[in-house]
Amino acid sequence: MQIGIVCYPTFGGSGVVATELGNYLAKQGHKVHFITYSQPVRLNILESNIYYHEVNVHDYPLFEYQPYELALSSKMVDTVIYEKLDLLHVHYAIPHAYAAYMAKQILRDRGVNIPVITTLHGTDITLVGKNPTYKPAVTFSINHSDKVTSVSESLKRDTLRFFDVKKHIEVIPNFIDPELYAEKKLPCAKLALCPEGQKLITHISNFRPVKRIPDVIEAFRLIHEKVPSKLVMIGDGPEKDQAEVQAREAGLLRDVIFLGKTNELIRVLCGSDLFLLPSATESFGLAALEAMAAGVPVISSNAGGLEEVNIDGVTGYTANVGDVATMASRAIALLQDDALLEQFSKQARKQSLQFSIANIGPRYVALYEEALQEVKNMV
Ligand code: GMT
Repeated sequence: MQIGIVCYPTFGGSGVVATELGNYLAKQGHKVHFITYSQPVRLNILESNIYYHEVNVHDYPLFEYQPYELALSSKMVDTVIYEKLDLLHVHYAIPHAYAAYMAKQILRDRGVNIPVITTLHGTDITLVGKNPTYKPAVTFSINHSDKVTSVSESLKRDTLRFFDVKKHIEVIPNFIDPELYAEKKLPCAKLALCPEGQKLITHISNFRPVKRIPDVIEAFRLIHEKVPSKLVMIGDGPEKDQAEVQAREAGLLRDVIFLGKTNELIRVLCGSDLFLLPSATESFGLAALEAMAAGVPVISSNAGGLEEVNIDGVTGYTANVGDVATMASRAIALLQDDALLEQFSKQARKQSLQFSIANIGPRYVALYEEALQEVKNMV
């Protein structure tokens, strides 16, 4: 198949999922065309079967807001026509599903019929999408996609609760490539980060308010009182500066290490003892799954789809949003019991294998085939 993938190319989970899916499809022999405004961070651009089409927004002084959706729809139309794409798979409803709907109409006008598959990722529904500013357009573009998927049961429920969606939503969970996290391949960063044998705790996110960054620092402060440990914070975003202040004021300047946007996730995860994700909402929690794939137990909130990933008392622990005391006491109990920590680590890795790309990837391919058949039957 010739597949067009539209996503946000940044460090966000939806872009990561879209890119890793594209990498997988390319390895299966499909031709995968990424249509984005810059190169996705995890894209293997030099691999065979991967193509990149940049969306350029023409900057004209009359516009206070540049019309990105227009540029994106036009780029989708061009790419479908000139690269002979079979389908478009758009990740994150806003504005990608909307732009894809327009592209589909323009293409239809030119006698080309292709299916649009929309994958809902989380904040496109739970935070941004349900805002009245966007709601009618989001509802419309979900209902007019040929296929709709969501990354968890929880997100599917939220979508049906917030929007008048008539379309069937298929849950296809996020995935990892377990091979990437296989121990033997990793030059682990543990020694560099914890030279005195401290426990290593990790948090990875885009540092937006929804991630409850102050809870991460406060939980670590409580853990650090009982267990010699370091906290590594990976990612960047609006809450980062304040997090640095909070860590400094708690006297943890040397024990909280901010690594920013790094591609060394796997090397850090392989040396981590625990992963913290206390989010206010989380449709899935891909970062938690990646930690589990590296054998790192997770202490998370029980928001959204997190409980579908992190099994309380098995792969880590979950607690109510904001219940930092419980999160910290669970973490301390685990970190002080090496045998239990080892057991949870094995269980986390085992649970992550359910979400292996080898299991999940074929579900997308089957959905594409179904959508193509339905479009053919319509003609
Ligand atoms: O908030 C983020 O983590 C980024 C956001 C995105 O769309 O890029 O992530 C959402 O999609 C991820 C991939 O499907 C999910 O794993 C995250 O749980 C989800 N984030 C939220 O729901 C807050």
